[in-house]
Amino acid sequence: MPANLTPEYEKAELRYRQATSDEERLAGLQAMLSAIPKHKGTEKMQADIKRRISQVRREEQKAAHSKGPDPFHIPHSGAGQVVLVGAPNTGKSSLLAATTHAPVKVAEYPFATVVPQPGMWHKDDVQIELVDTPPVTADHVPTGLMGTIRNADVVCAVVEAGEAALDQAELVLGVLSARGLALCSTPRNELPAGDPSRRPGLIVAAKADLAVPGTIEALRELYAGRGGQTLGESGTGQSNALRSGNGLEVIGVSARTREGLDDWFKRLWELLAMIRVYSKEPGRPPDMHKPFVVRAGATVADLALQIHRDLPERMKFARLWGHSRFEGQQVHKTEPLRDKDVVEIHE
Ligand SMILES: Nc1nc2c(ncn2[C@@H]2O[C@H](COP(=O)(O)OP(=O)(O)OP(=O)(O)O)[C@@H](O)[C@H]2O)c(=O)[nH]1
Ligand SMILES: [Mg+2]
Repeated sequence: MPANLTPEYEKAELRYRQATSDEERLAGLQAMLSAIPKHKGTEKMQADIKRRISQVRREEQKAAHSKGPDPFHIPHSGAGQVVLVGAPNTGKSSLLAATTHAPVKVAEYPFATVVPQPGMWHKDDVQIELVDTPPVTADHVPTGLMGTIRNADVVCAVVEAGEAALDQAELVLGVLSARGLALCSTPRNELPAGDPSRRPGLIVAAKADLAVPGTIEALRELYAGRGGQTLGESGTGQSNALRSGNGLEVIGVSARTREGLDDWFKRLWELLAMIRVYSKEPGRPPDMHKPFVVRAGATVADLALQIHRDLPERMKFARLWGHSRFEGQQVHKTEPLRDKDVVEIHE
């Protein structure tokens, strides 16, 4: 390594090495080029960085030309992404219309939705991303839809709370199970790590205002103890979800009367296993309107990282209000956070 590389350059290089997208790679390389000391000893490195910049640019252009954006790829935003899947006409789009500002098409006829459509569900001071999708049938699963589903943090199987409820639930869970995916109402941080076959999920019994009495109870009876199985393992032993007593929960909701929507949000928030924490500056009141949303189990250092990339290194200690033994207790950066803690970071 040539001498005299600055800490600024090292940081840019780290950013480049940790980049996960072309845009981030490009930004890292550009930062490296501007931070590298310009003298004879670094000429080769400068040339190398420039070569890599044009390579990333070429790749970006190629990707842009080869295909347009994939409508089934829905980027994540908000505290977590929840995908609604179901048979035609079960009320998926209406649920998005009732909870978000997304421009969805609600229709009396089936197959109204043709591509996934995300929307943000704001509630209290947090937001969850809901994704409406085109319907599935026994004969047809839209190309690309499984990708949308696998990319989700939580999956809701939407059925009508009517006579067809059980068939519609079997259909959706069967489609998923045949492709190696099982839903269980277990928060994502409690699911076995690295197991791609399980997703936190719920059965959402929609149009509850029209519910045939006993339907939701029947769904519960059938699925409460049956979460987390894929076709390959049925009968071969219990899944983790079953061992821990968690099946697949059923929530009754109505887009028309809005009954059940609050409970639904609450359960989604729990399945996403996120916590909200508020930051404050010394001598100032906390900003209670804009929480930072971090995964359950996150520490003060994880919060610091969200506030600023360099903060975990720069910080000396924090003061904590909330779950600490006394208000304003001094804690180390390894301190785990709880929902609604207030944290003051000292550099
Ligand atoms: N009574 C009542 N009707 C509803 C409710 N939600 C949806 N509907 C009606 O059910 C029909 C289908 O609703 P959509 O939201 O378009 O259903 P979808 O699941 O998105 O349908 P596809 O896009 O075809 O899969 C429409 O006529 C809605 O007005 C509800 O909560 N109560
Ligand atoms: Mg629809």
